[in-house]
Amino acid sequence: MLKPRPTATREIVNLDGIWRFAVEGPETAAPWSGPLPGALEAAVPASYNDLFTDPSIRDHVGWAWYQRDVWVPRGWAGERVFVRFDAATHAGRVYVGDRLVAEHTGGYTPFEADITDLVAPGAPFRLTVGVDNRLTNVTLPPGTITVTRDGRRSQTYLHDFYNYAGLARSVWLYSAPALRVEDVTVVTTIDGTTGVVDYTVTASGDAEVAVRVLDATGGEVARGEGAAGSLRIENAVLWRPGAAYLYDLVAEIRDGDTVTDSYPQPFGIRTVEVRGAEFLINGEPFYFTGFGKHEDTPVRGKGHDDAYLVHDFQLLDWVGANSFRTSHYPYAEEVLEFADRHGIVVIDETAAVGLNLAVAGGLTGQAPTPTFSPETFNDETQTAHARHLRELIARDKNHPSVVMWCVANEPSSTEEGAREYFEPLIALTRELDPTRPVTIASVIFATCENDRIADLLDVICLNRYYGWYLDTGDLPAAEARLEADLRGWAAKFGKPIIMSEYGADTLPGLHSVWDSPWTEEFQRSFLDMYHRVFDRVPEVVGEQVWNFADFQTSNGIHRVDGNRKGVFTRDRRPKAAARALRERWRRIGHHKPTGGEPR
Ligand code: GCB
Repeated sequence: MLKPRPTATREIVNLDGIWRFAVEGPETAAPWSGPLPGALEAAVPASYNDLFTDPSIRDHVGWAWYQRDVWVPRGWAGERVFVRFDAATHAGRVYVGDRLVAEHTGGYTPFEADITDLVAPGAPFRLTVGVDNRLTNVTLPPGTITVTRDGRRSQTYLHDFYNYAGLARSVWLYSAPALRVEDVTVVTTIDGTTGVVDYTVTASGDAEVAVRVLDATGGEVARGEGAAGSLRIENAVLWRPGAAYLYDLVAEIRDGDTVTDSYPQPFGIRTVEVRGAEFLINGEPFYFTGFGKHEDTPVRGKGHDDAYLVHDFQLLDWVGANSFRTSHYPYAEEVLEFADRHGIVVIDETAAVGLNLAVAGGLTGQAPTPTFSPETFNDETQTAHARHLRELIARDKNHPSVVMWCVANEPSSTEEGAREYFEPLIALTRELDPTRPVTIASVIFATCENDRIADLLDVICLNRYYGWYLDTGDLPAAEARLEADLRGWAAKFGKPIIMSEYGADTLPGLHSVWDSPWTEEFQRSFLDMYHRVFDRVPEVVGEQVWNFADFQTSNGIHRVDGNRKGVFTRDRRPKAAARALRERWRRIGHHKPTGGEPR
């Protein structure tokens, strides 16, 4: 789905700001049929949970409503008018006046509605949006709804981050011509010094399509006719990690000499490939450094914020990170565009986090009930997962920063049913995008012996917490266990391995002369130990620390104001480990470090 952009043939109105707001209740049975009751107002984009002091709003389970009046610019006569939600978490229903115009499930991908026939240029209309934060066995992420002893709905879930909900990303009104560009796909390869650009343009009807490629200065470097084709750019400037370069493919619909629609799609010329145990970008081995992140900040929850976006990328640069994973859901498109422009490499993950009842069983690795069964995660879950993959890849396929799809985080890959569940989804991912490798971030209970799906993947991504959840505080024991684990996967599969999570909760300001868990010193020693092991195992091609910053979780006796494994605090101040990472990552750049002492 194309991101709305202003062009000579398209206009955009941003609908962010203050909206009227109400949570579901008897008096809001049909809130769209008139002004919302009550006096609450909410900011968009922001999760609603932390905006208010009322705990019944923060802990609300069910529908919540946003509403505002919107003016359609009078110059839009004759154009199609769309309303577009970058996200509505976790399900959305959109009303123009009293009319339902869109319904969408999935809290991290965009959707839109053509509302031309319901609105008039130069006139206002009432826009009401319902968002439903309920998680069940057929949503992604999944969850369970129960009723408390005092009769309230209560939501539990299997993931370790707060279930923020609402309109956390931008809302747009935009115009486009009736006969318009509906989709653009760009795939690049490299032939010597020439960039080869294969493109496909989908139009909304029979159309004369032409494309032009502009370089970063706006100069035209290639052109083509027709809805699909292959263009060659001599002396192409490649998109490289740390040295981004973007072109625009301008897709045009023509009527004789007149351009009736025009849409610029940024892209980068680069290749991605897994060869043996190497991960290659532009044919060169690439070593990932960086973090698993979250969209999480005080007050706005998962609300997108451009200031945090800029600052987080500044910190990535400061600490020498070259990559991150969009743990545990697709991030706002602005984040990927920023990564495209600044040469940061992204592993793009779905919202399939928590398909694992074994974790609910405690740290035993034993599921109290089977994870994959008609009563638990079933065909309907798999269908939702497939739909989510389609939406994710449709949205993110053109980002040069995205080098790999991560189909799930820590599913119960050792259980019966795991292969039946994941094999078709991995195949679907490859079918939707044959150009990028596919992975799944694997849970600590999955060993190279008992895992049932790793052979289907291109890269083995491992989330490991030896020294934290296991061998707590015993780094020598953890080091031995980690090395044996990594060498086992390397020997069995011969594929590249990325440590996609490793980290220790750390309270800033807590110190010790010993390696005591929760201290700043321990976090450093813990990471140092992992790095020694990575440097000894040639198949390890990347390290992404858990987590970039502290983040909010649901209540739990093992969490103190959220998860504290951040290298930065929630307000982005560095803990002691940050400087150690900075020293290491700035030294190694994009290359696998050598010289780790052999054991
Ligand atoms: C994991 C999860 C991540 C958690 C982390 C932790 O394995 O993938 O979402 O936050 O462990 O800190 O426990």
